[in-house]
Amino acid sequence: MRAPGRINLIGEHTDYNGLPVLPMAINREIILVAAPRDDAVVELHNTNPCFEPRAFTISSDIEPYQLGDWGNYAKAAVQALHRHFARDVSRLQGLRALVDGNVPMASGLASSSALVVAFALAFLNANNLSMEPQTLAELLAEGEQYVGTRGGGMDQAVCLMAQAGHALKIEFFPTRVEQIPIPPGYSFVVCHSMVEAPKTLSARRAYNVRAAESRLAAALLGKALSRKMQNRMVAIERLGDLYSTDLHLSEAEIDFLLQETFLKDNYTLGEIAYMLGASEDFVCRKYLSAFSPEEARTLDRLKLRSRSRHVLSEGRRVRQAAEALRVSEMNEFGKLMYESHESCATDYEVSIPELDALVAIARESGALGSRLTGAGFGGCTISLVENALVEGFVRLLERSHSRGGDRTEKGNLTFDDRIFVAKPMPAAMVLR
Ligand code: NG1
Repeated sequence: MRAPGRINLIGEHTDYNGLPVLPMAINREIILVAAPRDDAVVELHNTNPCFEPRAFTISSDIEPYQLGDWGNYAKAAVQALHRHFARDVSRLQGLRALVDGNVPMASGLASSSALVVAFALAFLNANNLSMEPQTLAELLAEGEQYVGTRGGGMDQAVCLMAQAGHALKIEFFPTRVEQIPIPPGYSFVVCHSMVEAPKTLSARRAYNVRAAESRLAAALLGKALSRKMQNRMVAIERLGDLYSTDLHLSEAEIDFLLQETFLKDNYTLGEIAYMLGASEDFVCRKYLSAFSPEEARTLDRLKLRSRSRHVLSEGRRVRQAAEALRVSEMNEFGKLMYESHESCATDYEVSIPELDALVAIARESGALGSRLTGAGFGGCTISLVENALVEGFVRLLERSHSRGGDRTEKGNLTFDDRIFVAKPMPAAMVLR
């Protein structure tokens, strides 16, 4: 099995909000070799000695290992597939798997989803089962929430549906994809901040808070719309639902709704409950279920206005960027990348100084565009550069990179993970 990592060209934290993304599968991948077992045990080995062997029994209710354990990605895939197939298949078979790979972990390059996809393909293969890539992507997007983050569906979708030479525009709920060729003559250069952001550990809470803020903002905007429409019930589950065709809202009307609904940026849980006409308990249960009740009660500065402003403006930028890519307007594409980074940094607050510094270096050295890619809180930037200038750009990045001269490995990151040119690769596949 081969399952690629990805960079996201634009559209950050839009997927779980029901707005589009524009990622591309890259030349960093998980490789997994597997053989069926004749019992129901999944046995896992890793060429990296940091990841100890694991073994568990297949079922539709698998107890997770502790947070952050690599075995949870296999459990996520197996549990999701078991739930999907258990009714039709009398006995699902286990497998023995060995994992290797070069997608830097905790770096915003979707190594976790590549791992989940690789396990899923191995499990399907061992049981002579098959699934349409889109159905499998949707199943695994939900399945991966098993590891504790309330992520969206971008990573599994691009891993399973990418085409060589193309970026993939993905819309959600339901998933719809469009392949857009990357114009020849341009490259995306990945540069690592050398700060890891493990989404199952330190970045988990921050990620889940952003997802909760977005959902709460959506609910309040729905409530405000209902009032405006003479109490017609308008349910806005995700911010992207504001574009629902039966609402007929223009961009200007959506912006105005945001301004009149959120008169300030920070809200306490009590204020939100009051505005929703619900109890705090109800709000915790319905919108903050990713947190323990005690943890939920500590969330008292929920930033609804700036989070919605990022999500809605980012959705627009993805549409504009997809159009720019279709007609090879790469200057325009790059401008949107810079704007996206600014919005991720100021409104969604998922950047860190190291990423901002790399974007500034890219801007000074004439990159057409640059931004953080993936969830943020660490990880990588991507910069759009004309092919003829890539070599010079990489050299300049190497010199200016704060750890440029340091050839040692840092955490799980190797020297080669610092800077590389991403190539648009095809989707995951079974290699025989
Ligand atoms: P990464 O960069 O792999 O942590 C996460 C989510 C995506 C998306 C981005 C932010 C998972 C598996 N991935 O990606 O769905 O929300 O953050 O745009 O949760």
